Amino acid sequence: MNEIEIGSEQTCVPEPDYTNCLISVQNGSNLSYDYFFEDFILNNLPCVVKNVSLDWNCSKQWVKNGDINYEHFIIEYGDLEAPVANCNKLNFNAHPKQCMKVKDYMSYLSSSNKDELLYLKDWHLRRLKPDDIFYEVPKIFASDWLNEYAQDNKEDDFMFVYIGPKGSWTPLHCDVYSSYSWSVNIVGRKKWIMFPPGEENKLKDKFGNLPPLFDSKTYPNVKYFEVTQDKGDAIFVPSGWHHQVENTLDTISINHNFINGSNLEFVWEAFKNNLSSVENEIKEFSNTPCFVSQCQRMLKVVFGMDYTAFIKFITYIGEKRVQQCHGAKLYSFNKFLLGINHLKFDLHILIKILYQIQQHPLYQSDYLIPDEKNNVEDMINNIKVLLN
Ligand SMILES: O=C(O)CCC(=O)C(=O)O
Repeated sequence: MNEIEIGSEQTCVPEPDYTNCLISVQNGSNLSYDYFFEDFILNNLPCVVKNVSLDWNCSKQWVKNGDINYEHFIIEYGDLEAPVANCNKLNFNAHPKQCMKVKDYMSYLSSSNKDELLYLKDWHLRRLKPDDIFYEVPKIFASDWLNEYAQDNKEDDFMFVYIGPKGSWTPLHCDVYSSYSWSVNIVGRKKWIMFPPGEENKLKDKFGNLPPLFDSKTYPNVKYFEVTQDKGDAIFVPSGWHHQVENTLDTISINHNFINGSNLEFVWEAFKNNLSSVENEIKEFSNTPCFVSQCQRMLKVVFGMDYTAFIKFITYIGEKRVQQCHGAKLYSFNKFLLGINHLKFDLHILIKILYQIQQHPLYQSDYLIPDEKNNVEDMINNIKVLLN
């Protein structure tokens, strides 16, 4: 069994302080869950963790003589489809994507003709090949409600493979739902530029748009960090930290987005901000009967999750944590079990957000069906009993 536990009885998340923050480098071989959780995850601070993937199957099978093992990809995954972004084109600060067969992408990647800079990304290989255990989720990233929910409910997950040639890049952005992310390089090297939350506002034009790429000469007064991620290194990207990434060598990485008790409040804030923006966008229709549902449809498009989905997600995790507190041995990623302090921490955060959900004007409207409201109320009561 792999118990993950926080040592102290945490009940809340500290106010983040980025004034003197630095990018810390840790050694993954002797890094405790508790230390990483309290110093980096809870404080929303980035970190590079060395030696994370040395014993993963993909570190052996996907790499040959220090380079990408093209044949392995062709033999094992050649007929699978994967999304591929064209880094020479931009469409609203994102590279347009097409689908390609992996064998065709590998023949592009191994050729010398790179007139088009093609980046295979957001590839759900783990879901496509569930029996191929090509990597293990590092223990420090085990508290991951987003993928726990997705895996348990057979929904779209947030676990990806990225493969890109030298020079391929990801434009400046903040992660989906304001989630955390982690990325581990199997081969190659990435250069990350990361901005503490709030600094991105200095980069916006008069319409509020961000540039696709940050250039320090154009913005001399912006605080940012440049981080090199080598083979075997993990990088932890905290919530709300905008970042841009360049592959400075041919690179393969594994990336997860994740949410847990430490960043749920950031996600809820991002949810409310996005909702306010869509409400504002169509405010001239605010007196029409379908205004609320239209806003929710727009929210799903711009934020990726609407109100009902958000409530379903957190009440699902809440229900599971309650059962775990009562002794149910429910593992995440098939191998991690939460300790009692961790379970209670999760429940403290959940009840706080559930109370805020009850206070939100949407809860007072008749958008939620009675069953959904009952779920929220039952969950609050069940958590109260356990925490008292
Ligand atoms: O590796 C990349 O190109 C981008 C990764 C990224 O932005 C992320 O994992 O959040």
